[in-house]
Amino acid sequence: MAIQTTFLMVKPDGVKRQLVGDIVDRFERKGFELKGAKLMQVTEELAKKHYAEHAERPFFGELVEFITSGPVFAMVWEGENVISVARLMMGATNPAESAPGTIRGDYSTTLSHNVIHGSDSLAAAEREIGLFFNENELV
Ligand code: RTP
Ligand code: MG
Repeated sequence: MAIQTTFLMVKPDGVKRQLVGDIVDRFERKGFELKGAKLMQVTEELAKKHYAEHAERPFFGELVEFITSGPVFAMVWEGENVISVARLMMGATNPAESAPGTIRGDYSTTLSHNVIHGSDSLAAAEREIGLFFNENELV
């Protein structure tokens, strides 16, 4: 049994559309445990660090602009295999390909506005939790 923690974030489109409650509900009902959460404005500096792996991609500028365009809801969740299971619950990156029943499949039509972010590996989860949360903000 692998108990992991992961970083999930409702993106500005999801917050604007008032999807935070539904998204938290999905992960709670699944059986994962919320360890920390906050509504926050991502600065350009934090956005560039968070998406550093995409720095050379043509859409990097748009990505940073979008994630800083309004408040996000940042969360840390714990549970069995939570990193990969949360990604399954989010659905494929491109909402045109994400299955109905998943978050992106149910709530989005657009690749650049796909409602939620989730860490894609153990190393990414550790790095992203460290970027967004102080130790004393987690229970
Ligand atoms: P995220 O990091 O946001 O959880 O999404 P992801 O792992 O499923 O996808 P990733 O490859 O990390 O891409 C990060 C975000 O960049 C946007 N994107 N745009 N224009 C494009 O070709 C393109 N490709 C990716 C998406 O919004 C994606 O969530
Ligand atoms: Mg990613």
